[in-house]
Amino acid sequence: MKNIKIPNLLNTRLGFFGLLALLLWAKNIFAYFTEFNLGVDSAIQYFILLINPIATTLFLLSIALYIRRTKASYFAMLFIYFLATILLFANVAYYREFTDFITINTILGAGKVAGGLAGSTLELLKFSDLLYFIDFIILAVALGMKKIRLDKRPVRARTALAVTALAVMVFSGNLFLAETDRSGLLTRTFSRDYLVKYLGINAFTAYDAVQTYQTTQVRAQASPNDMDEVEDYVSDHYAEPNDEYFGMAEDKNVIYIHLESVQQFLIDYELEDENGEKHEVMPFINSLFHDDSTFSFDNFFHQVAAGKTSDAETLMDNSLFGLNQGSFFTQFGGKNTFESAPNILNQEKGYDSAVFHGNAGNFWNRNEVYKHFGYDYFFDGSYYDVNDENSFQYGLHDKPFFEQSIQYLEHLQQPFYSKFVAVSNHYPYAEFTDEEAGFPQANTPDETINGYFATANYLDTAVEEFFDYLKESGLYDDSVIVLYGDHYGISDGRNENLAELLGKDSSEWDEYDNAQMQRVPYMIHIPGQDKGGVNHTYGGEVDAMPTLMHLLGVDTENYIQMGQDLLSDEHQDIAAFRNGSFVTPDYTNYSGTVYDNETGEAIESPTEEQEATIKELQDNVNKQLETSDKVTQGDLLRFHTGSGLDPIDPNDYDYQDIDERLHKKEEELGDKSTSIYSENDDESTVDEYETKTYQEYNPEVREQLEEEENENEE
Ligand code: GP9
Ligand code: MN
Repeated sequence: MKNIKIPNLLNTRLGFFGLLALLLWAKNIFAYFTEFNLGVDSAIQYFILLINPIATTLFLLSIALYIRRTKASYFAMLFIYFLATILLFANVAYYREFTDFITINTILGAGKVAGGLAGSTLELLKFSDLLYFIDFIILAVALGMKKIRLDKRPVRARTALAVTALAVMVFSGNLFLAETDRSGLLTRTFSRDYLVKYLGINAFTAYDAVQTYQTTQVRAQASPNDMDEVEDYVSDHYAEPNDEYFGMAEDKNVIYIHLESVQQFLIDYELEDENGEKHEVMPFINSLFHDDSTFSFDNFFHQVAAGKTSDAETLMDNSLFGLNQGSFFTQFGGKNTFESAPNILNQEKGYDSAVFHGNAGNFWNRNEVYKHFGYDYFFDGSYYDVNDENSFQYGLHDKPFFEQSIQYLEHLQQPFYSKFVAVSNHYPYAEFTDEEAGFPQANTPDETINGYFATANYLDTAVEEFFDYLKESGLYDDSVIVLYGDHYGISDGRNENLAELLGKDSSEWDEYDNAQMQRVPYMIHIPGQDKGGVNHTYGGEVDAMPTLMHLLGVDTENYIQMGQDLLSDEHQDIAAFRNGSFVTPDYTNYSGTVYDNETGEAIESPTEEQEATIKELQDNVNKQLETSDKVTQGDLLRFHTGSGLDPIDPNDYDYQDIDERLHKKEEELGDKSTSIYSENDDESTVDEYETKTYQEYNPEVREQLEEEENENEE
């Protein structure tokens, strides 16, 4: 260390300032190129990317230059530097999981999801992440050993001002270039990716803070008059039920099965193992998909953003979109008024309702949100026997989850509206190391992809076991069972590695392909009817609620819903993504480019007719999303009088000691109790649930694995 000569420049305050600015710039650029997928595709965009950290970095650090006292000035500089690094790094880690940047709302809602996310944060770290922090050690040593000496001479105010002014100038230049390349960047806020690509993380965060403040104001300023426009949209957009199907499932129980992270490409997919042998990933769900009793949809898209599972729940239960940033559940779900499915079915048809989920009740703020949705019961992780063996960071594994749910399910009064939120098929798709091990791992450079098929297969078996129970207990015939994939399991950034498994060329994989991957399965299984089949209509999660309601014999006309009945003749073939992109049978608009579905190629020079069509589609999408945002952000349903629903008081709902209350209700109702337990002459049906591990289903796999293990030991 003694011989290392540090240039004199670094012993001046401005020199030290310059060093920090340079390092911060380098860290940002490093993250841009190694972590974020910003869709940079022209020389000018690369140029903007290279300069965009400069302005805010200079601006922030320059604050410390105004401080005259030596130690205070250096401390402030380092502190600002530290905060900027933390902000950058937090975004890096967050992006790995959500393919998105951290917003103020995410930070504000963070406490509520932290419990669950913390578990997976470690999984998101890489060894190379040390690069973001190693300089702190070097700087500390250099300062400690006086290799870098503190400069006692304050920077002249005029100089400090000049630096700040320079920062502002650079920013203006940056903004000018950005607007030239992508007009409307700030006014239309296409996406967070764009903001970061053009302005950098710091500017994005500041911009987001201003926007967040504004949205809080929106809620405060919303008035009953705002409902008029919403009602106009809804009545224009409403798709009349199809007589053939309306009421087909009247008075049946609803059993939703939330297929965590299941994408449509898994349907009928066979994974080839190293010996070339093929393994059907989801044999049971495939059989349901192709069953005549099932209305299946193969052009059904998820429409979630960063709220992932919770956004899917918002869509499925309300026919409203989540937010374009952060989680609607955490920001508004615990405050807003809703016209949710459980509440409507309760008030119109006397349904009871329940959610089953083997994870902490406050994850995604569910324990508050469900009260506002009108769910009578929520069986969260505390109702289950969850231990290290049968769970992972997102909660109880699916087989014990369904199995242990029966003791509660059998006591629900029928008809009921219920939702089972499975979770095992969740990132990082860790390989089972117990009796569930054995389904082959894929062989790509990406571990996340490799594990995805085995966990999906596990989910498939869990669902099959649950179905077997439903049949055994008699619930099956009186129920409609709805299965849906909530969102992608493999994020866009990983798809190139998936391409080959799908028989595609990874070098030709593009945004068009990414868009097509956003399909998720949607199936409505109605035992006893045979009018189902695979329907090719284009739609999304927002359309699920009106579709189901009409099957249940509830007309949705007077409710505020953004979607349309997929079985209606009036249904429009379109699926809007939350960021304003969309897919129709003919066109795909994704990441700012419009593609022709027939060729999969970008439309470089559209004909006049194409231009008009695409514009109309885009207008429809914008209108749908804007209307949804008005409703959700302004909490407008509190003003809606046309629904005929009595307002509900969330304080009337309580998710403690539900089992006791259910038993009491059964007793009170006596002969009139309709729970499956009562119908079974007060005998439990729990024993009718049969569960086996993967290796119990496949003894030869177990033998083989044991053999391999023995060989390894020898
Ligand atoms: C957690 C689970 C996962 O309880 O539902 O949610 P996700 O990470 O998919 O949004
Ligand atoms: Mn999910």
